[in-house]
Amino acid sequence: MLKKATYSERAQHHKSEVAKKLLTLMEEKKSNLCASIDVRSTSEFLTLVDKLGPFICMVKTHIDIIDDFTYEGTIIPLVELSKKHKFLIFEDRKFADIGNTVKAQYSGGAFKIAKWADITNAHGVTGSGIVHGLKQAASETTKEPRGLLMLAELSSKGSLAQGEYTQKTVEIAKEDKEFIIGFISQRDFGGYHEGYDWLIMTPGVGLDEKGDGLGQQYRTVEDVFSTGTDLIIVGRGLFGKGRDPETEGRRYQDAGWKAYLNRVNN
Ligand code: S5P
Repeated sequence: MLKKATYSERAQHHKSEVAKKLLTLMEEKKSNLCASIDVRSTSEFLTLVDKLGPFICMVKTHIDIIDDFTYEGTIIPLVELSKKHKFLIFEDRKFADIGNTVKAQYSGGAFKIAKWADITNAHGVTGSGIVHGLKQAASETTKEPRGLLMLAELSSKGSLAQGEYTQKTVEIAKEDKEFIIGFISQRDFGGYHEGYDWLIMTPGVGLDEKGDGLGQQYRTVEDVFSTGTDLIIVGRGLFGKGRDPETEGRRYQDAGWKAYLNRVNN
């Protein structure tokens, strides 16, 4: 089992305001659970967020799959719920273009992600210009702190993000200690001795299923913590067919917290 400091110790030393806020919230709510709410209607989305709010430290969105999206109708209530329940918002946009293009995609269009999402993510495939473009967009759009996760590995079967590609993505992350707060990955990449404290956020987590028939692969909460995860991202495990979101929210919150305590205490 990989040993790491507690969330509150890490909050004190972190160079990113967003990471500090998240780590503090995680300790306060005793939750390392991020709910991935991939549904198609605003009302279903907001109902689920409200139900899961007490159990989570973060909501992950795919805002472009909401059929009836409007900024007023979808984003404003989401931000209100984030204050009511205290959680951060992560738009899983997976940016993957040149710096100049992602800059416009992050701040503009119908979604205006930089305005409301505390965190977003990017692939390393186009090189480090993507980080500069996103950072510029954030600073030109808002005074609120923003954080970026690099997609170093994916949970899906046959993913090409592995080996040298993953390593090169980690190298990109080394260029900015303040804006890049960590990775979407299946394991930890160290870096503590060089002064990095990356947050490892792991999707593809499920306690009941092994996969979804479309390439998704699920690992258990204990398994992902054993390879260095800090925060678990769970979607259909919380609200899929026949599941009660409140029961599952509590179940995954407890499992995540138990695995975390097990790591810091042993
Ligand atoms: O490697 C990845 C990265 C991400 S961000 N694998 C993933 O599954 N995701 C996202 O996590 C995916 O886009 C989806 O929103 C969520 C997993 O959902 P679930 O229903 O399979 O838990």
